[in-house]
Amino acid sequence: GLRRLRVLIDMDGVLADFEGGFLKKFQARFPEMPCIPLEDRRGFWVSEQYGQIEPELSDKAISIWESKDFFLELDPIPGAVEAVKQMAKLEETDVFICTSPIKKYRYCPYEKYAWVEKHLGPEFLEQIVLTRDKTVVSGDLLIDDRPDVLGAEKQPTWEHILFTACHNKHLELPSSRRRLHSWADDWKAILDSKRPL
Ligand code: UMP
Repeated sequence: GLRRLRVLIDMDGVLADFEGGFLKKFQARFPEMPCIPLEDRRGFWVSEQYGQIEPELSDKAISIWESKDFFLELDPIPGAVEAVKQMAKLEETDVFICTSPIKKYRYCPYEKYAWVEKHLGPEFLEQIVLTRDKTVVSGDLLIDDRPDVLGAEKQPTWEHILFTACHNKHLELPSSRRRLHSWADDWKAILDSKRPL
């Protein structure tokens, strides 16, 4: 084909285990406070669900991912590193890591680059797109665990594939929307479904 396939892959919840890393550090720092086991997580925003238990828990939750080394020390999601490396080696395929940094920028943007270099290799530093609005980035596919990826562009070029996470697994999607259940799921078939014949 003349046109290469462009795949945008989200980082938190898709490549890096934000939810698991958060819960571990929250429990270590606030052992006396209630927390939410991953099986009970609902909704994309961790801070909102913690705030529903006790208002002060929202700020405590936020303080975890605003801390130095939070993003850097996240473990990879199972199978993610291997899948992304394989995907990037496919013919006619460009892979970009498309991730929204938090607004407290002291550590997060730097640590996202460092994470990619550490787990995927320095060549992937060329592929990073940091943006708070993914709708203005063009691509064929966006693999993201956030159910509602919205922004300035009302008709993004990509098809959003919902990557299953603890907070979205119970959501019923319209039949028009597709999921990738994990990196063991058939991501190659989803890519092939978007390729020119
Ligand atoms: N994030 C918050 N609050 C939450 C949960 C996550 O600010 O309750 C942050 C972590 C990521 C960003 O930096 O939001 C989500 O980015 P994407 O996964 O949409 O790229």
